[in-house]
Amino acid sequence: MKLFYSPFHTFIHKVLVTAHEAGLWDDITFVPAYPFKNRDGEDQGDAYSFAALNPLDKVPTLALDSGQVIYGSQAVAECLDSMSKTGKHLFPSTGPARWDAITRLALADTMFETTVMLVMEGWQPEKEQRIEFFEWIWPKIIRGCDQLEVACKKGFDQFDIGQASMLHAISYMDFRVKFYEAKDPLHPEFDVFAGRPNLKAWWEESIQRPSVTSHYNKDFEGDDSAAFLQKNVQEVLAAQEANA
Ligand SMILES: N[C@@H](CCC(=O)N[C@@H](CS)C(=O)NCC(=O)O)C(=O)O
Repeated sequence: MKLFYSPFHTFIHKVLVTAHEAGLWDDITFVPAYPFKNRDGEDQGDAYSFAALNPLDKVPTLALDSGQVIYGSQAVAECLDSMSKTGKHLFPSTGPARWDAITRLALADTMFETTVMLVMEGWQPEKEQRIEFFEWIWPKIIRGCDQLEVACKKGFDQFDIGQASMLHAISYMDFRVKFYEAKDPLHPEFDVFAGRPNLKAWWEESIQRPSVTSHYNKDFEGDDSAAFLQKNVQEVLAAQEANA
């Protein structure tokens, strides 16, 4: 199977964590995609587009050997988890543990996505940035972090998809500052762990997991050319045709 994703390993990817926890790492061809290169025409024009597989042209996108394509990170994660070879599952099957895990998944995913929105707003020239936009988003992120502190204080019975998403969201907050040098008018020096000791302790323990160390802060070393991406897109289309 092929995973089209952003090869920036300076933040933790929930779908990579899920793939690793499921023992599927070696079954995956990792296909770097750069969706923002498509959007702004930067160097490559549409060379990195994989809209032939996913009309939204968004990462992550998973293509099974049958040619079936799954997108939406929650769907990708659930699909990978369902194929687990380790017997471990990040999605509890049912009941309160499942609702808790997928609610934290929704919370942390939305925190991640709203952080991406802050970054994109920060790309605007400083005087065109909308302060009301930051004022709208920040309370959500702060209340979300407080909720995660409560969850970590209570503790977890096992590592679940909600925690994979928490790792993704929290690591991206750091990435936002380090990578984009975010010029945030409200919280330029935001520290997610300040006043949240349980979240910090959980983070420090969780980033030791092999599913995190497998990629976090390691350079992507494979082929990240547009030609490689397009070759893989063609292979998926051929599999779809063969199985039609
Ligand atoms: N809700 C989607 C969001 C995916 C998403 O927005 N990915 C971004 C990168 S963080 C992307 O591919 N953006 C390119 C675009 O929107 O054109 C998911 O969870 O998979």
